[in-house]
Amino acid sequence: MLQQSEIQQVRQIIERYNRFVLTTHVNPDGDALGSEMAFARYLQQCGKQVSILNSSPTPETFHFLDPKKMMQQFDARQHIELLTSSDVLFILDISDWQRLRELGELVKTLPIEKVCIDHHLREGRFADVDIIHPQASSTGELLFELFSGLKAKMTVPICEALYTAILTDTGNFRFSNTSPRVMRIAAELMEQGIDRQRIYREIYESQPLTRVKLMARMLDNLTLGCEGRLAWMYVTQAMLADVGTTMKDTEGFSDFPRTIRGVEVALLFLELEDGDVKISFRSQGNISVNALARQYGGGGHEFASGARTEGPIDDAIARVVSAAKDLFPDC
Ligand SMILES: [Mn+2]
Repeated sequence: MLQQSEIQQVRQIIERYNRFVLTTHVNPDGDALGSEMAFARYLQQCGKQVSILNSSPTPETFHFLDPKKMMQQFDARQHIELLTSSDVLFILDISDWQRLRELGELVKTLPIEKVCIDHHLREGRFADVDIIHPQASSTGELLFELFSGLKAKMTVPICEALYTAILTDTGNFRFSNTSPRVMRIAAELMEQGIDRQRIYREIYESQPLTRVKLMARMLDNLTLGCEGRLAWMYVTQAMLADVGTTMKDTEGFSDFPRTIRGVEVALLFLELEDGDVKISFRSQGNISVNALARQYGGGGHEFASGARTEGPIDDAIARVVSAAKDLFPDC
């Protein structure tokens, strides 16, 4: 997938410069953070100075990747000097300035070399050097190829970070991007002695009890309509208070109803602090939901969208469920 010329380009940049900064998109996932940690360790291996500055804090799930706390949340006042005195910024797992927020705005004006390594679809140029391959499952897969080309020493921490990146972006090796090549890379990483079961546990079996309790409350109000093809459920501020948690515990909840046989479209309503209601739309893959999301000023992907509407939440549910029923002609 990676061109020899791209590998050489990265090799030259690493040889030529000394001070590197890595960054990734807001709300970083396992691929974003795993890729950053793997690349940071590789640069250190090359004797370089490296910092990781992200717009968002690192979710607790991924703290295991970063025992020495290299990842820092970007703060313009605190980090401006570090950025201006750096030679190169590597932008991983994203090729969209907006999703770099304030850091993106700032670095656009700085004369440092910007290199992007990403697997998201992108029209036109983005950074000074773009290594963008949408056919890759993950940025982690691209870095694996890069490291192979650069003859990097594949230490266990580098392999564990890459495995995390690939594992999470392939949804546990179950999404359609799980190619034979992905499985071969995973096998090679395993041969380097990674603790695969620990990584799985850290990511998928370390939920806080509050999240499970909140999910129980939410599932209690799960409702099915249109002969079981439409599902909806909600989380209110009162439920959060009862369980003693915050909205961050609802991460991933909207995917749950898709696991019920027969459900084609699922809606999740979240009552925000200001009384507005955030809606997630999820489809099994036959019915598009982004047009429905746009009706409420939102948008997103064809089968996974979001929007925000006015409360109170009961009214919002009634309104949006009624509109969602129109997705089913015979409902
Ligand atoms: Mn990714």
